[in-house]
Amino acid sequence: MSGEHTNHQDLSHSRNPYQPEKVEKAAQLHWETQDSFRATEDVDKNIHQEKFYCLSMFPYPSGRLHMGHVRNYTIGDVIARYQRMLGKNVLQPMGWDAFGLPAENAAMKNNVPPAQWTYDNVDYMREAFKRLGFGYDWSRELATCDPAYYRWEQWLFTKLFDKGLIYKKTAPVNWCPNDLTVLANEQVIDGCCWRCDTPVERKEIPQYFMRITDYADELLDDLDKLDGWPDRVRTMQRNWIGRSEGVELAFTVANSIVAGSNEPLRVYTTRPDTLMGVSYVAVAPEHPLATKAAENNPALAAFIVECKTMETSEAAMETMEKKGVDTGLKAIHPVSGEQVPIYSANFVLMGYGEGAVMAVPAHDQRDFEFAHKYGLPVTQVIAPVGKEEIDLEKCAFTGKGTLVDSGEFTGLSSAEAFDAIAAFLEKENKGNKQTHYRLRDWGVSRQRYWGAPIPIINCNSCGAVPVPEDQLPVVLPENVEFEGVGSPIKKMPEFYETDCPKCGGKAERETDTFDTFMESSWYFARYACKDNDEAMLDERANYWLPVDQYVGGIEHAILHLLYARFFTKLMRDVGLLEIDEPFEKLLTQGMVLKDGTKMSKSKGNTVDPQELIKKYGADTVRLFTMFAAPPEQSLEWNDDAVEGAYRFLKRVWRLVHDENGQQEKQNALKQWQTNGGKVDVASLSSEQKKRRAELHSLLEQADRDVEKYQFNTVIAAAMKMVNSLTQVNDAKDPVYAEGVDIVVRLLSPIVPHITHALWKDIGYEDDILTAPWPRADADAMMQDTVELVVQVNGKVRGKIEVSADAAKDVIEQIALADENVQKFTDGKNVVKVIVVPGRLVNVVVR
Ligand code: ANZ
Ligand code: ZN
Repeated sequence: MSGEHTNHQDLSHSRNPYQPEKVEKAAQLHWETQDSFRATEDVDKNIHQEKFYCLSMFPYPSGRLHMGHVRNYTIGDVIARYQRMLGKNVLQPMGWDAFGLPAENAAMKNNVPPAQWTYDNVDYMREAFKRLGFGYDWSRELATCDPAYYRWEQWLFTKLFDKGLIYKKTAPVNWCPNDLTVLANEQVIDGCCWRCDTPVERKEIPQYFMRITDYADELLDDLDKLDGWPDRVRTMQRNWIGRSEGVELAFTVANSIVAGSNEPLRVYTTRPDTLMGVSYVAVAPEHPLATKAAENNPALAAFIVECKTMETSEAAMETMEKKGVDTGLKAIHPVSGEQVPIYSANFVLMGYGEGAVMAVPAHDQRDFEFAHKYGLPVTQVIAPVGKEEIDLEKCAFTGKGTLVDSGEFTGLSSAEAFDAIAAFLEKENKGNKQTHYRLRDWGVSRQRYWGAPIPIINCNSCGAVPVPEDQLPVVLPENVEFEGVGSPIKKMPEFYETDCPKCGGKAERETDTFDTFMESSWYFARYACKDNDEAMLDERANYWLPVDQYVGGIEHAILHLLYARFFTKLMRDVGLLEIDEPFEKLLTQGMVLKDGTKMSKSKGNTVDPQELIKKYGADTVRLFTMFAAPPEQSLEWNDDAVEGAYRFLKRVWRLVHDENGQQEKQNALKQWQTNGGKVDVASLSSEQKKRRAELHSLLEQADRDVEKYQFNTVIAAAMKMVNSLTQVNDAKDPVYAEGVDIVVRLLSPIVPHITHALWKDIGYEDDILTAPWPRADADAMMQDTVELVVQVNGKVRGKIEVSADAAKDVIEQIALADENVQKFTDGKNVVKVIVVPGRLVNVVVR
C-alpha cells in the first residue's frame, strides 16, 4: 500500500510541471536559511572587491501593497542581483519610513494607538516583500519610529543647535479655531478644516528652523558633480534653490513724513540694467509702508484685507489676476531724481527679496500687465540686438540687449550696464550687488503626535535648552489615547513637565515633533551600522557610502533628495562622514498606469499585486513589470501581457524539464555541465555554429542593455534565445546546453526563483546568486561561412555557402559549379561574374 502511494507521488513529481508557488517557497526558504543577502564589510583586503550599495527609497508602511511598490522594489532588486553577479560586494537594505499623519488618522478612526497600527503594517509589508523575493539584508532593517533610530536624529539636532545651525522663529501654521488645533497642509481642504469644515486661520507660533540656506551654494554647485542623476531632477533642484545675482537698491520715499519714517524703500532686482525704465514701485500688501499708508487710505486698507485670504502658492500667483492700489506715496528715482508712484500689488511677495519691486513695464511681463491695467507709462530702455521684432503694444520685451534712453548708460550692453549701474549705486551709497536664493530655511517643527519629539526643554529663565546627551532619547509615549483632536502629548504633564538641564528650575519639554522628512534624510547612512548604540554612524558608513544606485519616485525629486543631500553635508561637517554627496546614481522609475491614467486607490483602478502573486507567482509579476517598459518610463497595465509572462516562464521551465516526465533533458544538461560545460567548437556542424552565433549576439545585445538597466530588451533577448533553443529539441546538443546555461543566468536577476530551481536542476552545486554574469564569446559570433544568393541575369537562381573569408575567384567558381545555377548557364556564354561580398553573385550570360 505504502509502496503504491510512493509510486504515485513519484510519478506526479517526475512529470514536473512549473509550479511557481512551490518553486518560490523553496528558493525563499533557501535564501533565508543560508542568510544569502547578509552583507558584510570585512572583505578580504587582499582581493580588491568593489562594494555596491543598492538602495530603493523606503516605503511608508501604509499596510497596503500597490503596483508602484512592486515596480520600484523589483527594479532595485534586479540591479542588486545583477551587480552581485558581476562579483561585487552588494548591500541592499530595507526599512520603514514609519512616522506620519496616516497613523494618527487611523488611530482616530479605529481606536488603535499609532505605534501598534504602524508595527502591524510593517509586519504585513515585510511578509509581502519576502513573498516577492526581494534580496534584502533583513538584519539591517530599521523603522524610523524606533527610539533606537530617532535618538541619533535628536542627538544630531542638539549638536547642530550648539553649532548655531538651528534657530527658533515664529512662523505661520494652519489653525482650526473650532478644533483648537494646528492642521497639516493636507488637512486643509479648500481653505477649511477637514474635520469640521471651519475656515482655517493663519496663526503665528514659535518653531525651529534649520539653516539649509547656509548650504545653498554648495547644494547648488555640487549638482554639477551628479552626472549619474537625471538632468530633469538636477534642474528641478537648481530651480528650487533658485540662486539669482542681482542688485539691492534704495528709493527715497518723497512724502515719507506722511508714512511716518525716513526709511528708504529697498527693492531687489535681477535686472539693474532696466533701472532707467522704472515707471512705478510696487510693495507687498504686508509691507510696512502699505500698512502705514492704509491708515488714511480706506481703499488700500480694504485691499490689504482682501489679500490676506489669497493663496500664496507659486502656481496660484502665476495665474491670478494682477491687482493693486495706489498708496498715494511717491518714490524718488535713485539716478534721475524723478518721482514715480508707489503701489501695493498682490503679485509682490513679502517673503522674497525686500518685499518690494521696481517695476519696468517695458521689460517685465507682470509689470507690463499691471501698467496697462492702471494706465502707467511703458518706457523702453532695452533694444534687442539683431533682428528680433518687438512690439511694446502687445507685450514686454524681456530679453537682454543694448541700453537706449538711459542717460549716461545709453549704448552699454545689458551685461555692461549691470556692472556700471551697480557701481554707480554703490558709489552713491544707494545700493549694492547681492545674491538671492529662492530656498528658505527648513521649518522642522510639526504640531503632530506621531513623530520624533524635538529634544528641547523650554525654560523661563534659560530659554530653549537642548536635551543633554545622557538624557537622550526623548521617547515618544506610545500608549496613548486619541480623544478628539490634537496631539495627546500636549495634554500629558508626565511627558512635558521636567527640569531645566541648565538651572535646574521647573521647565517644559517641547511637545512638537520633527517633520518626517528629517528621518528620511539620513536612513541610508544608518543602514550601514544600525546596530551601533554608541554612535550615530561609524566607519562602516564610510565603507558603504555613497549609495551607488538609488531608486525611487520622481515625486521626491526636490524635497527628500535635497534634504538628504543637506544632511549628508551636515553629518560630514560634524565629522561623521567623509563624503559630500549621498547618492552617486539616481534612477527615477515611471508611473504604473491603467487605461492611460495613474493607478491609484482614489481612481479605483488598482490591480492588487497580492492577487496576482497568488495566481501566477512572484516571478511572473516581476517579469511583467520589467518587460512592459524600461524602468524610467511609465508602464501601462495589461492583463494579457501578465498571462504572456507566465507562459514564457513555463517555456523556460520546459528547457530543462521534459513534458513526459522523463528526465532526459535534465540528465543531458547535467552531463554536459559535469564534463566541464565547454563547447568544442571544432566539432560543431555549420548549423550548430550558426545557432551559437545567434545566441551569442543576442547575449551581447542583452549585456549592453543590462548596463543601462534597460531590462525590457534584456528580456526580449532572452525570449529570442528561448525560441531558438526550443527548435533544437536535443538536450545533448552542446549548443543547447550552453544556451540554457546562458538564459538561466541572464534571467536570474529578474526571475530569481525559477532560475534558482533550474540552476540546481542542471547540476550546479553553487548558488546562482554568485554565478558569474554571462558574457558573449566574440569568436562564436564570427561566422565562418556565409550564404550568398546567386543570380543569373539578375534573377535569383540559387544559394551557395562559402567560407567567410573566401577570395573572389573562389566564390566565382563555387557559384558557377552550383547545380541550380548550371541549369541556367548551360549552353550559354558566361560574359561576366559580379561578386558583391557577403551578399550575392550575379552571373551574366548570353
Ligand atoms: C526689475 C525688473 C525688470 C525685474 C525686469 C525683472 C525684469 P528672481 O530671478 O526670481 O530672483 N521681485 C523682486 N522681489 C520680488 C518680490 N518680493 N515679489 C515679487 N517679485 C519680486 O526674481 C527677481 C525679480 O523678481 C526682480 O527683478 C523683481 O523684478 C522681482 F525687466 O526687478 B525685477
Ligand atoms: Zn533654565
